[in-house]
Amino acid sequence: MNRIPNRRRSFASAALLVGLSCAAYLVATPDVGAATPTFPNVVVPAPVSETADGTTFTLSSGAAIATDVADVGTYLAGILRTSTGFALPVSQGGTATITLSLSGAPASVGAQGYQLVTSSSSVVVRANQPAGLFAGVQTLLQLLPPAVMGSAVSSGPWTAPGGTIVDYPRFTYRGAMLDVARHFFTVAQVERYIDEIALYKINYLHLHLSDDQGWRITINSWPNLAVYGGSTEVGGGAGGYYTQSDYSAIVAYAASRYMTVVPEIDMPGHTNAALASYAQLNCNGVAPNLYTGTKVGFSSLCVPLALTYTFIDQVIGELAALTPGPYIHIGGDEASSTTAADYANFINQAQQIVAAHGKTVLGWHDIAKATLLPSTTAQFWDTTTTNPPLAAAAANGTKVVMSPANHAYLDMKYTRKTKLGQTWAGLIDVDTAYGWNPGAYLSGVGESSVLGVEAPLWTETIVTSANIEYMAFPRLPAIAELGWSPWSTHDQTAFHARLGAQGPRWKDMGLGYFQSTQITWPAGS
Ligand code: TNX
Repeated sequence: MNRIPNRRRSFASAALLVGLSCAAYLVATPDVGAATPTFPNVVVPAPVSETADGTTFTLSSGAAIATDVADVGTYLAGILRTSTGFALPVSQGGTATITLSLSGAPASVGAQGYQLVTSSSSVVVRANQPAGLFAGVQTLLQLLPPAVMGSAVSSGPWTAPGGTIVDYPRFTYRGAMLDVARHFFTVAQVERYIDEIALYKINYLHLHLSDDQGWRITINSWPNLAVYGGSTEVGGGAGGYYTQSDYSAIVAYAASRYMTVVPEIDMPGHTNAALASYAQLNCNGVAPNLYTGTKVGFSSLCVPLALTYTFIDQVIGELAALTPGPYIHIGGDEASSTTAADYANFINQAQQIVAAHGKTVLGWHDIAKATLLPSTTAQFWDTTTTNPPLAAAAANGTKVVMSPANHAYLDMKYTRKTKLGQTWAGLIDVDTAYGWNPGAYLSGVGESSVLGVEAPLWTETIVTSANIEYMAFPRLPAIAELGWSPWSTHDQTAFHARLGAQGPRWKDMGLGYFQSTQITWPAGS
């Protein structure tokens, strides 16, 4: 942390006061006949309220950052130093050109929201919690020119429109899932994706850590899972796995972007990699071969076997100990080789095991066919708008994360010509990704039952970071906006414009996105 001594800090705040009173004088002078100033429509997700004052803030070489939360200040300084070349010293507390403060925020912004006030001389972000400051910083970055996201120094000018934004999320859970089982992605690749999705106020990263084609995390009590079960992937490549310290590094990196990791061990189906690693987990005592194809629904843990529950207890126990977040995702989808009675029995036991390790269950909505614990949360993934077992669970208090596959699945092709991806849930271009209301989509699952949204990226056809980026952008920001912005801001034409404004940023970041023809991408995109 780059601290400035108290003497210099009080000098800086005196200078700031002078600057503020000048700004107040300028604002107080009526400009008769001028149009009401408006904020440019460039921020995704759309903020709750924006009031422009017609002034312009310009970041200059002498600027400094004062922050109540060190890591948010250093995050912002890191991005701005790279692109502006300015020194941007960061100090703890107090005020500076850019102030990030944990006091004075309106109560209405809650735990995740913020107030951002930009004037000709300063920027002040106020929040009740560090996560709100981080969200406010994302908005500030989007109000600055696209080149702030660049990896090389450019010349500016580094202006942002003046005024006040008060902003907070519609839903507390805004997730992205990455399937690291069908293809393995390194820690660096996952961190890259974390950085990209954090720009759109995503606050949960769901990692699909196991499936038929691979087991991707070391479990000390069952070492073959990673060493053997992680040794391949779809198409027969070498696969890979995270050591427990790799996983902890991802968790810590996500936390530095105010994102909580939700680890998933999919069960009782999608378990061929585990069954191949330990013969004794199979009902017939015979280990199947490793699997590198893309079929689903053929494998199942042995529900009647006592060892199955020892296995789950040890796996969940190790994972829970490594996971500071509240959720463990138990999968539960497409268990089509498990009988209905076995399935319900299994999910009931798995829920107890997760609870015994102090965590809350997340599971694909199929789990609504079992008896859910009050805290268990279901993730809807189907293409229908009715699901009676899930509606019944919601009526009973179950909260739901919405990931309708025909809108939110990032592995669906955009158009028939898209080379990557699948089509079973349909083609999903920007308008389809954006065109649904999470709080009024599924009958019997209304706004108050919805915890939030998630955009899953299954990786049967996804191999590289470039592939991830191409499928996630520009659709992930559409899902992120549905999760954050009030429904009153929902407007396809306005969304097109603010999404288009992201194009030049992605270009400057070296992020290769799909140039949907539904969007008019500005010059330089
Ligand atoms: C369905 S939807 C799956 C995944 C596949 C995906 C491919 C769901 C919970 N399961 O196993 O990877 O389709 O789009």
